[in-house]
Amino acid sequence: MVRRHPHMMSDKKGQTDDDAGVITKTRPKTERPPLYKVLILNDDYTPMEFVVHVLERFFGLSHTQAFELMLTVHKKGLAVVGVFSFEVAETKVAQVMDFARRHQHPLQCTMEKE
Ligand code: TYC
Repeated sequence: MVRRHPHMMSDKKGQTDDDAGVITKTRPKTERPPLYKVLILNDDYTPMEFVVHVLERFFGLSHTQAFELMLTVHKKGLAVVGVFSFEVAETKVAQVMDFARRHQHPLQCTMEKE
């Protein structure tokens, strides 16, 4: 606190008696990166066992989990098979699409922002 004459509101350097140099509270806003859902779509031609294999191989599911999720896709038309960062989701989609293409199955895999 600088004491000055009541009518002299600033000193000879033009400084006022304000909060200069005082660290005020900030709220460091750490935004989480967006997440992306990876989805598998049903079709009439891809063999059930191929989809089960895809879910085991690229999404780390057990055979039982993979079989159950495959059946969900078969019955409902689609299902979320995982939630990842943009880069990881993009890689999974590319891996599944490439694997399906190489085996000549029409299996579709897509991603969408959560
Ligand atoms: N509907 C396919 C069949 O009856 C099986 C299937 C399941 C295909 C899931 C795609 O994402 C899929 N052979």
